[in-house]
Amino acid sequence: MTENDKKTDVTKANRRKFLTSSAVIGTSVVGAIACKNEETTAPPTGPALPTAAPAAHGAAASVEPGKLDDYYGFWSGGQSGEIRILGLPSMRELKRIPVFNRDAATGWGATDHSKELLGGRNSGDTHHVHLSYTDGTYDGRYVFVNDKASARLARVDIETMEVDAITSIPNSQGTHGIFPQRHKTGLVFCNAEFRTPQVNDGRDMEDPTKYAAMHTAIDGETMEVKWQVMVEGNMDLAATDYKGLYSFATCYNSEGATDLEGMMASERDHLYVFNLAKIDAAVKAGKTITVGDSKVPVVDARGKDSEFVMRVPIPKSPHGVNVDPTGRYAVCAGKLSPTVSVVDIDKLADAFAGKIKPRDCVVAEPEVGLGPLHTAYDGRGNAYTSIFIDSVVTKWNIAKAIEAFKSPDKKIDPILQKIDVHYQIGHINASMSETKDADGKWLIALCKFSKDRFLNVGPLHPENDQLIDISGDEMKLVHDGPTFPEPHDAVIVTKDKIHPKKIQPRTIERFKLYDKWAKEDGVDLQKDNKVIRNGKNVRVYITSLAPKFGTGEFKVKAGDTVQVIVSNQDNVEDLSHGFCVCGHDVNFLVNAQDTNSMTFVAEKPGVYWYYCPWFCHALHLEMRGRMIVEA
Ligand code: K7E
Ligand code: CUA
Repeated sequence: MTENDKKTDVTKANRRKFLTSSAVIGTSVVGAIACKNEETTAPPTGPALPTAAPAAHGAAASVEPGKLDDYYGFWSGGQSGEIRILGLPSMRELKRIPVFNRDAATGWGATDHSKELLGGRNSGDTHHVHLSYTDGTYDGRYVFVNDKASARLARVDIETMEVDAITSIPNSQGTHGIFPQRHKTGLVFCNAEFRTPQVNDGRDMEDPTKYAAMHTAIDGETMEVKWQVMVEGNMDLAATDYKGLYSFATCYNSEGATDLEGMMASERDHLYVFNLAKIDAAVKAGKTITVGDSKVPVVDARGKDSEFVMRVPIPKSPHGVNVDPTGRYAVCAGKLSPTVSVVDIDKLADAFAGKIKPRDCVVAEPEVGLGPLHTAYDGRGNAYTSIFIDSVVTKWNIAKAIEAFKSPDKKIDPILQKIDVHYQIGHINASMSETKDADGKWLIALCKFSKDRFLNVGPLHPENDQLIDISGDEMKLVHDGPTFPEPHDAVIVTKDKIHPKKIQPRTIERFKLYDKWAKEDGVDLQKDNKVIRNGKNVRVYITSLAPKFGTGEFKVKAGDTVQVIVSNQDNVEDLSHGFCVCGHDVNFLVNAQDTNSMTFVAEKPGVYWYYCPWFCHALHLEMRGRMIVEA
């Protein structure tokens, strides 16, 4: 037994207690990750861990070739800055939607339109994907995703599965938890995880007591920032109720520290509860401030509980907050406490009115394991919490947990099952779990480490997204899904909610750009192949129809800024072309009936072939032409 193993054993014996600061830094987290055998041994408490299901159970997850999946899975892509679409239960990856990243395959980040949306940035850190709602369930209109790196919120239009808006959030850093309202496509709430000086212009840098963080409301329809609430602590994950009354944010640094030890000092942090009607009234009445250059109205709610914000005490450095499908309970995962705290949303009004204490809204606090992070639901009254350090998923019953909290003497055990996951699970989600239509079929466990589960591919291992069958009484592991780093979160949506177009609609916002240029130049995008010169700026309009471009050559002059605008005349499903110019870093996708454009400088005289990089026809290789750059 190594020194680390011994320490891990000591920690396991103490797992009923809160983690001490030194344990988290020194042994628990590191020990659990370093010791490969740790995850397969049963913890000393709770029921025995069933092992992964034998292959026979995998039948439910296999989808025959040519057959379609039952669910869409929307995955964030973490450091890749993208969103991914998977089919479930097969776990086949269907698509990647570039969002904050530069994507060579589609040209995203370099095309004129995407460049404008991204404002010159080419990277991002997506953690949380959520779809727009109507009446407590997905309405199939939009996907929202955060950028933690640059405090942005992006929206994907489900009709085209393409980003149609990106909003920058003022006075925020580390935009992390986001969640849309669920009664309608209303506000999307975005939490700033990192506290900063407000205004962050060089003042108050050495005085962290003056740092603050913004809870931001963005209109899901217009993508405008409507208002912000300034609080003293940092905010982690976000959630909303089902009625449009509240938004929620977990806070793990109520201490207001800037270093790790300081952030873990308190036994309890809290859940911020934002009272939306009161905030709205204050904004309308102009009882707001502005911060720095931003014009966005800010409600200053720092310090004490008020009509705007209440702080429900939660042990200890809570991470996830997830509202159950009935809309009654917000479950906060303790992270450094082995508990989850169940907050009764129906009691919040009394707490705001001062009739009860905020902590009285906590109606259960079951011990679920070491390092609880996120919770999903099956719609049958059960909750599934991801347990990072133990590397398990804990299934527990909400009603039983409430009963156990009420009558501790009766020794009711709300824990139903723990299942090993491989390894160090972060997010967890279940089919339709974040809607009133939670159907309790599939659970996805997004594991941060795969270690020995896949072929060795060098120092950077894949993540491991595991599919678990939750349709029966017992959870059964049915599939290991390696993913490229690092999807944090995923939502699983029944396929009847999602209806993208198969041919590009030429009516979307992006086309206003091309239509404007075409009008200026007197060009018909879908017919004309023309070179329009305006000083040193040259617009080149080109059509494509398999297997030819509308023109086999065009001429420009060395030093010209060239904008190529390609319109695909093909009206056949799946018939995409692209446009690539040799040696010019120009390469973009043009789907059936789509138009796309990119701008570059033609620096040196010579002949440069342009070609279609997407295999479109038997004569695809012949689909090319010459850019002639004259001296
Ligand atoms: Cu738990 Cu960014 Cu959602 Cu990662 S966060 S795990
Ligand atoms: Cu068009 Cu290949």
